[in-house]
Amino acid sequence: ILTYQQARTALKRNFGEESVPESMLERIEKTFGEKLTPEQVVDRILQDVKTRGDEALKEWTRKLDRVHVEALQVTEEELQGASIEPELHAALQQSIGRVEHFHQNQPTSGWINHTEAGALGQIVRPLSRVAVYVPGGSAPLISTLIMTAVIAKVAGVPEIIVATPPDKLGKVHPAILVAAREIGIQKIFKMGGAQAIGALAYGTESVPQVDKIVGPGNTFVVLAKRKVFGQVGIESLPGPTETLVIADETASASFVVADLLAQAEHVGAEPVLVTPSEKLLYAVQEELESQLSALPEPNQGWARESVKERMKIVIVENLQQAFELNNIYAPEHLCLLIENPWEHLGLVESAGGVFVGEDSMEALGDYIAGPSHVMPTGGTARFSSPLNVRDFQKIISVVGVNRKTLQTTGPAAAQIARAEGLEAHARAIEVRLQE
Ligand code: HSO
Ligand code: ZN
Repeated sequence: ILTYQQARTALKRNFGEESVPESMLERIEKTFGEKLTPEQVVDRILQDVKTRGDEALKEWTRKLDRVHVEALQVTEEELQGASIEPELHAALQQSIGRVEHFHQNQPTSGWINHTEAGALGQIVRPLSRVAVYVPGGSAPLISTLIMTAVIAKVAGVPEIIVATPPDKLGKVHPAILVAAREIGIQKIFKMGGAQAIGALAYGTESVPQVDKIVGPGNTFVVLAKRKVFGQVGIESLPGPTETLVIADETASASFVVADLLAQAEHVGAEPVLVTPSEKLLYAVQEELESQLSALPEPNQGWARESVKERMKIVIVENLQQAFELNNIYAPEHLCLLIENPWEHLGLVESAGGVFVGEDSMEALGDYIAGPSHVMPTGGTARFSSPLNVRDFQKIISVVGVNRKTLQTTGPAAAQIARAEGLEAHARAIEVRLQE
């Protein structure tokens, strides 16, 4: 439990300074037979995939994911043959529909102004080929496929590639395949980790090189994305998830705790509660243990770990202070469980998403509300946005001014060129002015 003053420092973040857990270093040493940092591991994998392609990709999958994949790409029969419970199928369709509709509302059109001064504008083009990374690991994140690929579709991307680590039998979760089918994706590759990012960045015999890679992943995936940035586009470096709940005395303690625990069950998650109400604080503390013990395993273990290691509760004097802390923390999710939440929206300066009122819980946003659940983490909401249509498009500037505009702007441009010492630039302009 922190005070407002303590929280001002405790909630400030320094990107990339997270310490590497001992257990990860031990695992690396066991696998590689020497002490290496995660960065060194990623360098090695990327270099190997770059030079040896498929061969290296399969070898790393065998070594790190402990599974042998014969064919990297999901076959047409696997894709068409996948089936799931009809209720789940319908749920996925509903989610896809809502995410699609939400993003169709995003204004993304270009413009060209033709005037007597000539034309200037911006035209918009979709990226040609993008990859979405769908984590497997502890949970096959079916929803992450929807929250990335559907948006790429809306943006007009003609070729979408999915990378997802296979399970121990070398299979992709059927719900991921069904969702891919519903979205209209044909190319799915059974690969994960840094090796998958390498394959997508450099291309291999069977994996095509892409223009951009989006989606969350574990430490190795994120490190690899950071390294290949420039070779390909990277929209963000998503880290562990975080939620800040602002709740006042009108909030239901049981809802507050439910939201904090939904967050806490993500491995590495950071749940934060900020409240001006001591009454709520006591109610929350009481409720916390009872909801925790009611969770099944292994979820209870994950949630307990997050609560114990990283959960913070902050007591503030008023809601003004609560929003100030939010803006310092710049969380991935901000949940408002307060009286008249809409009246406070103006105080929000940074957050990946804001969830307004008790019926708009973050968990709904994870699956079906409409916006992508890929949101800026680690304080990057200070300067970046949730995954959106623009991430899958590029803008091309269009310059088509005419002689009249050249005459009014050319002399100034030549002037600046000479100040830069770039004589050929000045002459390229003046040779037209002299005509
Ligand atoms: N809350 C996570 C996304 C997620 N939750 C996927 C469930 N499935 C990060 O925003
Ligand atoms: Zn979640």
